[in-house]
Amino acid sequence: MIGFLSNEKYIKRDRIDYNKLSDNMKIISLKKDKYSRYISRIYLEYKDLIEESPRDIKDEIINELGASIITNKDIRKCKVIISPSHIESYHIIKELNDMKDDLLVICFDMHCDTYDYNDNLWKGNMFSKLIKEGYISEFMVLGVPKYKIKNTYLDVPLDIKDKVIIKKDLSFKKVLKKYKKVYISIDIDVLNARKAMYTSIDYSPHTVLEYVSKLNVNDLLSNNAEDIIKGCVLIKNDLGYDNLYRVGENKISIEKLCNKINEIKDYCKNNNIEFGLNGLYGDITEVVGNDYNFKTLGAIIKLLTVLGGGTNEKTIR
Ligand SMILES: [Mn+2]
Repeated sequence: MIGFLSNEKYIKRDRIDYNKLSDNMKIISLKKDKYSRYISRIYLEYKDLIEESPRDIKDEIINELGASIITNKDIRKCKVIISPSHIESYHIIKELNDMKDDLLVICFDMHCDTYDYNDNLWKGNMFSKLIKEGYISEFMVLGVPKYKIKNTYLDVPLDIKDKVIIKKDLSFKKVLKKYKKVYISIDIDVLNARKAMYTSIDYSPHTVLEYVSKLNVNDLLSNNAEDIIKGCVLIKNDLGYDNLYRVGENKISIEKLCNKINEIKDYCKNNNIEFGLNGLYGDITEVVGNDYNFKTLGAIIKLLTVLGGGTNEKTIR
């Protein structure tokens, strides 16, 4: 079984109003500031794609997997769990490693998610909480862009720093060989979303266009137009800003990620290491939003196949 599960309510996204977007882009494309130029580039790259009708990724997955997917909370029946939020990994690992066995988590993510564990649970601190609470022995992140690694380390709480490994490359054997059990957690923002045009991710370049499509022409002609345009890239939220500038420019393709997971599986098999937690091999998270031309769905199906979720590799229409 595959689970599509979330403790939070799944919220469907509006589709982009294409006419409104192209009207607004007529104004923005004439502007020369940094953010307007960035938005214009994204628009050129994505406009043909988003002219198509998107489908909600959750609907697509449920439709594609049919009887092999459940959406209730029965995580013990699942081989892989898909979730709109990476926070789900917190609940999964806590429940399935309740005996606090020695466990390595290998996480593919462009963020480390190990901010201060004293804060309320959010998608930036679930792994530091799991380490602090003893559910994870060691945590290895693959996929943080090199230029961000130093700063990411600085944000890891002091008393758990020695349990967090942020790799510059994708090598894993030196750490994995010390363990008897490993769990894989995938945040799909680790993928090269811009090049591959995956849109069912929070941190997708096309999200910028969603915000642009909601702007008023009058605002774009006003004196603070530049600030308003910048607000489509640096999105204000409860915690500060979501930075969508140059998002999704990672180098990791779906093929590279699948190969790496296969390598980990083979290594486990050859070295008597348990792959997964009580039969659950791993999770695929941050899967949310509109998918165009089945691009994100195609990547998810590949991941399910390689993780061992049991879907035969079908050709996506
Ligand atoms: Mn994450």
